[in-house]
Amino acid sequence: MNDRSVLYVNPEKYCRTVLPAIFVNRYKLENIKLATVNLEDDEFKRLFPYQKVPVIRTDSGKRLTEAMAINYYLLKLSGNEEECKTLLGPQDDPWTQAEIIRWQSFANGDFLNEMNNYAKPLVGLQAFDAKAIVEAKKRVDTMVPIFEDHLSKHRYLVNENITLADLTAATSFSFGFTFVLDKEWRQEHPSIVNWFNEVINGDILRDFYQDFVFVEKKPHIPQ
Ligand SMILES: N[C@@H](CCC(=O)N[C@@H](CS)C(=O)NCC(=O)O)C(=O)O
Repeated sequence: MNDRSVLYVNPEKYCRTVLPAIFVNRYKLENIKLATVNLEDDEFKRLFPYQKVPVIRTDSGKRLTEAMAINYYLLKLSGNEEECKTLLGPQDDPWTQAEIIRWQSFANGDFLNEMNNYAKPLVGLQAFDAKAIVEAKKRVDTMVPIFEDHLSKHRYLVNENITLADLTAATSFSFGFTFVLDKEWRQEHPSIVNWFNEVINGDILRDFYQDFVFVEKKPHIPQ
């Protein structure tokens, strides 16, 4: 697909759009124009009725949704074989490739969806429902130990390098660290915190997260 395309993002607001925006700039993908999304724009709603980002629309009318698919596509489009091998795993190592997909899916899907359901209503980004917040927090709390246990034994999620799994998971955690994963939480989860700091200070994410601010105290859940 050598079509010119538009990639709708807003990295400051939507953490799933951080990586796609970085990849377009990092690999100088000149056929892909970045556009700051307005989810309420009529034309956007007509093209993407689900009203989520990131999404790509090509000049010939094709559409691509889902962050994992878009990140994969942009990396392949880069033609940078070394970086594809590091971030997506070697072609001749399907186990590593599968592990990278596994952690991306878990972090970008199950984990981030519940983190959103927990944190967004607390900071006024979603309708408030105390019971739903408590339930979402419980589900987040069952997933966090999977990361903490793994990262207490491994430097990164899959192998000895930062892969797309780490990049995706770190951008997912950045949302939590901004709003609810406060100082007390961070003291209880040193492995996640060390890993997160290492990944956001790595080559790919450093510029975007250079002024990252962790939440000091999470909001109280009013009953
Ligand atoms: N399954 C989709 C989810 C996309 C998604 O939920 N994106 C969020 C931003 S991180 C969004 O567009 N939120 C807009 C809203 O909920 O109003 C994916 O992985 O790309």
